Amino acid sequence: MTLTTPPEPAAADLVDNNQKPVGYGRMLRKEDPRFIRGLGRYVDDVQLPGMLHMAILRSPVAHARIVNVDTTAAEALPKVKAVITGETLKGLGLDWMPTLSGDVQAVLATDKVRFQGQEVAAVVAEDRYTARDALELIDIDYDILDPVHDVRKALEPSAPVIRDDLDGKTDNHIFDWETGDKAATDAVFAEADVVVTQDMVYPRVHPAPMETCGAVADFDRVDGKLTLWSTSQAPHAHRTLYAIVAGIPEHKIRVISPDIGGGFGNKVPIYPGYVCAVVGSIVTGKPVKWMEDRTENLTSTGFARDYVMRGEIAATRDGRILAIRSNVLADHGAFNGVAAPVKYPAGFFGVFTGSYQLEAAHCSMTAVYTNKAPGGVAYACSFRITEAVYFVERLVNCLAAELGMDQIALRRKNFIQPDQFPYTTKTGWVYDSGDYDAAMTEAMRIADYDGLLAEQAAKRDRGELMGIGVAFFTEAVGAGPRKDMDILGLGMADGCDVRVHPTGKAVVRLSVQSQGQGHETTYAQIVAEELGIAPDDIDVVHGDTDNTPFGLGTYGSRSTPVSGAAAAMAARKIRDKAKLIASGMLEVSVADLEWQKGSFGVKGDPGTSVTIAEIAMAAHGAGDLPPGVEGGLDASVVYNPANLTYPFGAYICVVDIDPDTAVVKVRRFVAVDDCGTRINPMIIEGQVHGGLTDGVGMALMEVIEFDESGNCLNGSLMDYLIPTALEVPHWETGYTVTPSPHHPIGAKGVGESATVGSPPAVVNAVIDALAPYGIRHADMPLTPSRVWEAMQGRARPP
Ligand code: MCN
Ligand code: CUN
Repeated sequence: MTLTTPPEPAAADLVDNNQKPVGYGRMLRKEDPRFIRGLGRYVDDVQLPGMLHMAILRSPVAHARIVNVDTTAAEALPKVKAVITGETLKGLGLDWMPTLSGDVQAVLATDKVRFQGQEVAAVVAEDRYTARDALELIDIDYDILDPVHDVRKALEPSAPVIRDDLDGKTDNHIFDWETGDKAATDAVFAEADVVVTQDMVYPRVHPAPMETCGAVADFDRVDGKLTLWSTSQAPHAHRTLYAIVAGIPEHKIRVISPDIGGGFGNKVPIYPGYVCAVVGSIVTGKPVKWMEDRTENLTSTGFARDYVMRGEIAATRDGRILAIRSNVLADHGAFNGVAAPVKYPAGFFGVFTGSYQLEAAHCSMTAVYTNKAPGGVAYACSFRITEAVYFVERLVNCLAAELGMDQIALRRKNFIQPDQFPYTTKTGWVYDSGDYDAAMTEAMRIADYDGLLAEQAAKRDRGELMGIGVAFFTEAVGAGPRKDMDILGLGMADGCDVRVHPTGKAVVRLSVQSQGQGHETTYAQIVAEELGIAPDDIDVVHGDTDNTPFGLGTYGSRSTPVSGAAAAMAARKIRDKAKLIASGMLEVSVADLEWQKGSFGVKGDPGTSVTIAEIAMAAHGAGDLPPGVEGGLDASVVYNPANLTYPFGAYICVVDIDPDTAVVKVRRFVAVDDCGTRINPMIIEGQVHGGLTDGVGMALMEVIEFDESGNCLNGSLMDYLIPTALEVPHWETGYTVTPSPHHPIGAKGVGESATVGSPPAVVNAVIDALAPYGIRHADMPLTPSRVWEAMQGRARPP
């Protein structure tokens, strides 16, 4: 089924939220009146009577054996209520917990510390200050060990073994993974006219959401119920894991994710702090609050990327891409805590074949432990598609440079064509729909690509460094299907309940959880479009396991592809039932009724109809309903997607580089995105603007680095640079609409598209600017010193 997109209102024409009924369109966000007035309710806003505060003692070193832990002085400090150590947890069987990738992670270290910032002990006290002060009184005797933080050295025989807790482990190897056809790929490479090889690093970066991670745990000793407010992107999945790990019956656990100040994948894992807060509440019998500070967030929670990649691309002399080969060393830190469907240990990196028709492709990957914080899947990564897209889009530009071909012409020559969809890639992904050339053409039009080329030629003649960078991406978002995708055995489907009240207002309950994406608005719009109820009359409830149906949560831009579909299907079920009730009300057969967006009318009798509100009242009313129809107007759906959705986009970035200071200025950025049917164009643009800002940040300034001793060098926002309005240009966005054929409303995800697509566009632009120096590649972040280094020893253009 393919639906066409309703025409969009003009950009300036913001829809009046009270206009009724309205479906898709630039509706103002329902959540903003509380956010812009500072009335959001975040975890740290939760205040409970008698609440205690927890602080966590973290390892000052990257690798050390714990010889002794002395907590006597801390326990003696007035107002301290409990000191929790790994040994305390051991008594409860909670010193280690499973990670989302089936590894185990220390909750509080007992044997060794394995990265700087690792959790070692927790103090619960009457106030936050006392808890922090008490940390200083805990005396830990460490026997320092050599650390390894460079993934390239972690497999050397002399490297220290980080995970000696694992039975028989004598090295730092985690897994080998491969995809594609090695023999076929090797054969194509052997015959190819041109082969280009490029090493590249996607450095470790951090999502750094405005709100750090935290929790308030409240264990009720009388009824044995645990209520946990936490910064979670996946409240239901977390609840199930707490039940399994802590042995608390699942119906006695309520996880509430209130307003979340940005997630970006940082809030998918379960962190030791959450578990310690729960233990703190059980031990003291009081509610316990824990909130990280910025340094804790940057140094100890889920990082992103950290892939060392070698790429090879084979082509004909005239620019037909034949095959791509990739070899990756993946740094997973000290515990394999990657959040990805279990069958995909490398996430969706398999889409490194990009948007191109290939004859063969192969990837081999090795993942290793290092003395760094765990994580790996975060920061709008679409499950490692960020790495894959950067990889292929840099490689294509390296090939363009080798062939002396225009970067857009090379891409267009190799695009998968509209009539080839559904297209099965050489690594087995089935792209659902696409019209890549249309998006590329639109980006060229907005950018005036020919004009840019002419401008660049003129500037080069004058010795000025202007670069044009192009990137084209295809993403795979919307995990499930559940038969292929699960996390620790939980299938990746999502539920939605819709209930229409007697007066025709409605409530939509979702298993996904917004961290700023505007779900309260867009889900209301989906149901509004299906039922003809005004979106302001539809309340969206999420982030509370006691009040929403089960599902796996928000990440991998899966909310629209999975829960968006569930919402539309639930609304359609309601419409089907409403039709039966309407036939009774109007005393006509169902076949004689037609839907008129908000009411059922009798075909050929324009005067006779009943509105959805009238039907809702009848559904709850005193009169008889047609035989077999139950009272009420509710529906539930658990949506198991048939496939992922494959949004795509064409990005063009223009940079200027000061040849004397090597400072890169992003002057223009054109982004054309195709996410199928567009529910709320304003929200989509917001998502794209945010993602482009992320991309400029990663390309030019963001990195988490370590010194030789394994000390993290970017533990504050003074050292971890994130872009501000000064570093980004005015974004120029456009769109095309290619609906997903299997999604009920044709929508594809968009939340991570721009973060995925923009870094290669910026880097391609910088390298293009440096082309007169004969530079083909430099690794992110392209800080002035990196760019300056790359320029050294090379002749300056005349
Ligand atoms: N949307 C739309 N039409 C479409 C697709 C999406 O109007 N065709 C709207 C959706 O209805 C939703 C928003 O755009 O309101 C994002 O939808 P979707 O692409 O489904 O992504 P999710 O809702 O699943 O959000 C997750 C995604 C991820 S994985 C990261 S990381 C990220 C991102 O969202 N984190 C964010 N964007 C973020 N934005 C904010 N403000 N904060 C974060 O933490
Ligand atoms: Cu990978 S970051 Mo988002 O999927 O939550």
